[in-house]
Amino acid sequence: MDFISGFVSIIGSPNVGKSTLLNSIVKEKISIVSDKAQTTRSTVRGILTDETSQMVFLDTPGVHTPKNVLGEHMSKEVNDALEDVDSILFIIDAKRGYGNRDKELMKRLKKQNAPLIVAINKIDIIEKDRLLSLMADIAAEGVEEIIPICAKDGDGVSELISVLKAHLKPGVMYYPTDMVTDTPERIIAAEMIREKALLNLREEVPHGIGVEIERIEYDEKTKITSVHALIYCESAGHKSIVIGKGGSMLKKIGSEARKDLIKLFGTKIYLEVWVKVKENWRNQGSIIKGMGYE
Ligand SMILES: Nc1nc2c(ncn2[C@@H]2O[C@H](COP(=O)(O)OP(=O)(O)OP(=O)(O)O)[C@@H](O)[C@H]2O)c(=O)[nH]1
Ligand SMILES: [Mg+2]
Repeated sequence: MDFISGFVSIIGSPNVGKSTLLNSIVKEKISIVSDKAQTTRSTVRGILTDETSQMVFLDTPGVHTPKNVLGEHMSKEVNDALEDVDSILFIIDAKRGYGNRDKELMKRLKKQNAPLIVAINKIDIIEKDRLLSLMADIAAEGVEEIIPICAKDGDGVSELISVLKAHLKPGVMYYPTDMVTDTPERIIAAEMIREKALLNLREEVPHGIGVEIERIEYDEKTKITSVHALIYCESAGHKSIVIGKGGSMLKKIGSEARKDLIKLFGTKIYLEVWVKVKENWRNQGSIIKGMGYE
C-alpha cells in the first residue's frame, strides 16, 4: 500500500476548543489553551504519523474581525491555512450552538476547494436532544461528515481521525516520524508563560499580554535550564496587575509556567520573568514579529 499524507486545517470561532483538540490528537501539549477568546495567535502544526500515513494538523487562531495589527496577523494565519490543504475541519461549540458567526464561516468554508468535515465539540456539557438538533442544522447545510466530540476527554477523537484519514492521498512524509510539531522550543516556552498569564488574569489585561524569551541557557554542571522571559503589557496599570500585591501574581504565573517548562525541556528550570510596558504594542509590527508572530 502507498504511503498516504496530507494537511488538515482546524478552523472555527474563538474558544471552541481547536487547540484542545490538537493536543488531544497528538497526545502532547503543543498548543496553549485558555477560557479566554483569541488564545491562539499563530498557526500551530501538530503531526500525527503511523506506519502508513502522516497527517499534519493546522491549529489556527479563532476567526474574528481584526481590531489591530496582531488581529490582522491572526486573520492572515487563517487565510493561509485555507490554501492548499487536503481537508478542512470546522469546529463548532455545542454549548454555544450554530450561531451567525459560524453560519458566515460555513459559507466561506464551503467555497474552498477541499472536503469539509464538521466536529461538534464540548458534547460533555449539552443534552443529547440539543446535539441531535445541532447535527440536523449542520446536515441541512449539505455537510455529510459531522462528528460529535469531547476534545477535553478525547471522546470521539479516534473516530474523527479515521474520518480525516479517509481523505488522505498517496504522498510523501513531510516530517520525520518522531516529530510532533515544528514550533521551536523558544516559542513554545513563551506560549506556556502566556497561557499561565491568560489563565490568571481577567478582563482586558490578558488580551494585551505578549511574551518574549530573551535567553535560554543550559548549564551542564547543574543540569539546570535558565529561561529569561519578558511579559509585555499595555499600561502601567496592567503592569501592576500582572505583578500583583508583593509580586504574588507574577510568582503564581511563574511557578505554574515552570511546571510546564520542566516537562518541555526535561530538566530542572530556573525561570526569570520581567514585566515591561509597551503601549499599543499590538499595533507595532516589529514587536509582534519579535514575539514570533510572523
Ligand atoms: N467542557 C468542555 N470544554 C472544552 C472542551 N474542549 C475545550 N474546552 C474548553 O474550551 C476553552 C477553549 O479551548 P481552546 O482549545 O483554547 O479553544 P480554541 O478554539 O483553540 O480558542 P482560540 O485559540 O482562542 O481560538 C478552554 O477553557 C477549554 O478547556 C470540551 O470538549 N468540553
Ligand atoms: Mg486555540
